[in-house]
Amino acid sequence: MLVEINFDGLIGPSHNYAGLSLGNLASAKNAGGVSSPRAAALQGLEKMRANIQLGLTQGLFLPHDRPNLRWLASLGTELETATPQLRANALSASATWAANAATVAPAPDTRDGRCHMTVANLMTMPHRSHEWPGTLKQLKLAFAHPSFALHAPVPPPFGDEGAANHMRLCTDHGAAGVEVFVYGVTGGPFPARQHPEASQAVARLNQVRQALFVAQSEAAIAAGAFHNDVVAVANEHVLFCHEQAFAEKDQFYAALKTALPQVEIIEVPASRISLADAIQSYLFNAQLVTLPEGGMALILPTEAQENERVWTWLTEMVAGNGAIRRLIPVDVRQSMANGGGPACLRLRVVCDPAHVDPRFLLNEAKIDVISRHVARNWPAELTPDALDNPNLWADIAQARAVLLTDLHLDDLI
Ligand code: SUG
Repeated sequence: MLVEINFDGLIGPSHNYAGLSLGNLASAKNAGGVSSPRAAALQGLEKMRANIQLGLTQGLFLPHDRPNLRWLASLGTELETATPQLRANALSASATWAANAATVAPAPDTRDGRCHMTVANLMTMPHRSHEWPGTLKQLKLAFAHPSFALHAPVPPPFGDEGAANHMRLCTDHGAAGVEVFVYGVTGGPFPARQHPEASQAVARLNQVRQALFVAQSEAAIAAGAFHNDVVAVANEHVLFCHEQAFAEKDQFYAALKTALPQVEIIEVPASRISLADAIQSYLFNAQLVTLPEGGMALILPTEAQENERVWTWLTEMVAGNGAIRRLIPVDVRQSMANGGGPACLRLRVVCDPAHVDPRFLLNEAKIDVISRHVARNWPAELTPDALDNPNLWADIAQARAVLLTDLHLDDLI
């Protein structure tokens, strides 16, 4: 039986605000601020718990090995002597944003009937460019069953940012779908992180039968939509997006309607919610999920509820009795301050849960165990200066290693 599983990245003990992501407005705004890795991870875990309580299947990815000494060594340096910039890159907890881990093509969409995953190279941002070996290692464990096919990243210079620029539309998770690959060409002052050549390569590697390739609008990237999932989200037959998300939206909508006549496009007009409000509130960086009792819910950041224009539009939409029936705000403020909303924190995989290594699946009891560990061992506060402290390097590596042992995942140490 195929179900959608959301695999959330547990926020790592080095979660900090070093301001490393050009084009990500929250990252720039909060640069230099004091983070709380402990609160961040606990917020993420409570989101996972809330999703389990909704009746959804929940998975987990573990924090990567940080500081990444191997990466520094490959650059001919080490922690003690690295420049502060390289050190911050080596310490980033950015692998937590699992929507950027890989692009997933579920079995019903692929030519060989396997569920394919291509790991993202994340090459545009230095702090994210060294995530992929850790991601691949983890995916190889979690998805070792022969019903999965894993692919190493597309090689540089073609930037690939994973599922954050990919949407799947279908009548039902278990039915064949059309996969939409969204890429950027120019972003005004900001980099376009998803290159069209990479999107096409991923579609080929993943053996996707029905693919559409769509450009992001320059205006969206320039306004801070460094990934498409900041301005659009899809689930089953519903596409929920901002009017200015795509470069040639009429052509895209027409192609989508041809590929999937049942598609329902819920477009938010710029006259009601500007791109600036969309990016500040992250209403599109929501998890759009199908509830077990039927109907869909949007799991949104509390920032969306606090923006009056956004919340008014959303409550009107829900009152209209369309496909989206419920709005569920969640507090992921620590991650939001780095530009990571509820949707960034998870990778969706449609598969048979029996084929997934159970160490990567969650229930509430396991969340309790992990939360206790985080409360004891994750730093309560981190300033960017603290990243220079050798005691911190040892503490965060130890905190992660102990958790992995507790979860019988020593293979990842
Ligand atoms: O890649 N932030 C991440 C946020 C990723 C959000 N993911 C999705 N939209 N799916 C990024 O920009 C900030 C790190 C810092 O500033 O230290 C950061 O990497």
